[in-house]
Amino acid sequence: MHKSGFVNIIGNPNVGKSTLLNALIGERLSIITNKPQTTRHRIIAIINEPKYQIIFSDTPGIILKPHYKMQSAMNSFAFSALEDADILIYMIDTLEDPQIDPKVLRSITQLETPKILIINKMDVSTQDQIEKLSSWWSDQVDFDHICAISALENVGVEGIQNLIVSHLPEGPAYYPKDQFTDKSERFFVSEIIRENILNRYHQEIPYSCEVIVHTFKDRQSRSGPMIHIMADIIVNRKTQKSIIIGKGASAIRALGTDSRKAIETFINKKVFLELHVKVKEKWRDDDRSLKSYGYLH
Ligand SMILES: Nc1nc2c(ncn2[C@@H]2O[C@H](COP(=O)(O)OP(=O)(O)OP(=O)(O)O)[C@@H](O)[C@H]2O)c(=O)[nH]1
Ligand SMILES: [Mg+2]
Repeated sequence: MHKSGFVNIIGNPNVGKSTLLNALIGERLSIITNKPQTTRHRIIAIINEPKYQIIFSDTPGIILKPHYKMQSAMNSFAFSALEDADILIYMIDTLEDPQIDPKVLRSITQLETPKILIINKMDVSTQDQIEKLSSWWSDQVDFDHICAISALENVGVEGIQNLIVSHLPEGPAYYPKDQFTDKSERFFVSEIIRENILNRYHQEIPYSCEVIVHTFKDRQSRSGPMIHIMADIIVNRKTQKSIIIGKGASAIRALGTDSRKAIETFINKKVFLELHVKVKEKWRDDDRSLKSYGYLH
């Protein structure tokens, strides 16, 4: 008997969804930072075994009050994961006060599929905190399982995977068995650059940027084969362009170096990275831009 299913991870921003996804698949696929709203897309990662296929979805953290269209689009990715889940993982952490959008709560309650509540960051929590959260959430939703884990320290992650396999419905492989994700190498390269932007810049800057990889070419250099990558960093306003570039281009140079190293690790090849900054006023509210950047269909 072959088993397969969509296992969708949703929750508020910054609770550790992407950290869990990466721990489950054993790869650094989804980007992780200490800033909320790091993930902006629904990202699929597939575990293929002879007897089963698990299709995980990492999703953007649900934003209670979206301020611009990109945030609404991010919410739509998260909500789409409520619609096709065979198993739903709702993730919280012990650092935030329990809160949930009533609409999301209603959708979760109505789901007939198995539901798992994961209380993350147990490495920085007390047993008392975990018990209080567990009882607050049990009053809201009839979860099939409540598990406390540390995605960061890989504690309890194997147990989650076993639980998932035990609930996985019978079914065929939905993706070819050698497929690992639904996103392209270019997508992950742009994510790595965005991760470095999130790490290096402050306040509104990372939230105003989009990264588009437009060239990805094999090239011969004196030191051997390498990949020539050109990417545009799109910003919302002119003043943000000079912040990204920095004095004497020092900021963008440092961003380029960090990003290149991380990309080389990810694709396991030498990389020549070229970054350009472009201004596209208010792109986060512009349907055409959002469409071309993959936020709207
Ligand atoms: N102490 C601790 N920190 C964690 C744990 N899991 C994740 N973190 C940290 O929490 C922060 C957010 O992690 P992410 O995986 O990016 O969270 P997310 O839910 O994907 O966030 P969004 O994509 O913004 O919705 C990062 O700084 C992680 O290192 C954990 O188990 N323990
Ligand atoms: Mg994330």
